[in-house]
Amino acid sequence: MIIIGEKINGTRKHVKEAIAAKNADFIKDLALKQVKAGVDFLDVNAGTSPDREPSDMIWLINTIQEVTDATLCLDSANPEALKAGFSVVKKKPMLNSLSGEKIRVNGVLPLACEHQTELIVLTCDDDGIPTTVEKRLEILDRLIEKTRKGGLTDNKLHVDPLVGTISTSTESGNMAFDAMRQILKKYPDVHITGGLSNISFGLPARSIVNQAFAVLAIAAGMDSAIIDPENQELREILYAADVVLGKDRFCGRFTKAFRAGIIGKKK
Ligand code: THG
Repeated sequence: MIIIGEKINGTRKHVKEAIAAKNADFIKDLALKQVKAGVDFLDVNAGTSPDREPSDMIWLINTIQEVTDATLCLDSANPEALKAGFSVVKKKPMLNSLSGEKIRVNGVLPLACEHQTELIVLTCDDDGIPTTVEKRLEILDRLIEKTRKGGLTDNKLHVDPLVGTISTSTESGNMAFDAMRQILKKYPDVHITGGLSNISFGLPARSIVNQAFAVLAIAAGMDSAIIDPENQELREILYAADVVLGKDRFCGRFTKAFRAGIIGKKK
């Protein structure tokens, strides 16, 4: 399981305030806590204010890089913010994300191809998020034609099927699992990723629903997730699901995580 830590996100209230106040210690602490919990990437999202986003992105990255050399996942709908981020990263980042939206096809795709980055690909376009798996696959077909043309191999792509909300649409879970299976059938080399918490919006005890979703999504082929890595129960269930589905050869990652104190520790 590839874990992308989600906590440095300017749409979260405390992070937004820290960015506005240039509270570097708060951001450094968020970065270090997630690294300690075990992440493959740290997601960095500077928020949604279009004029400030590129400079906020630069400040966030510089701040994070003062305390960790973890690989970053630059998260923005704005190609200018991703470009700004690129100018200061020390290590080649993942980009989050490309979609079928014109602005991203024109702004994000060339950046990913030029630098040969790993790239999250959303299955939506200027018409929004399609309601059927078939239409999501059509968008993906068009995008993968372009990434291949740009020299990005399929194994650099992390396809996000865009999980819906189960409380407002009963088929959201089944549709996500179906999308994952169909995507992998057609493109066996891509990764499948996504935010895990969308599924449970509007429900009580959300973390239980997130965990059930995570296990079933792993069974459907999800191998990468944008999560709160400090959520120990979720982390544990991700490692355990990989083990029982035979996705962790000789249980190597599971036992290593246990020895490192990342899972199985009494709370
Ligand atoms: N797909 C892709 N990128 C994404 C998302 C996605 N980036 C943003 C988002 N979704 C994933 N990141 C977050 C970050 C924070 C929260 C949810 C998703 C969040 N935070 C709460 C808070 O701020 O208090 C609760 C945190 C908690 O419970 O611990 O909900 O889907 N490609």
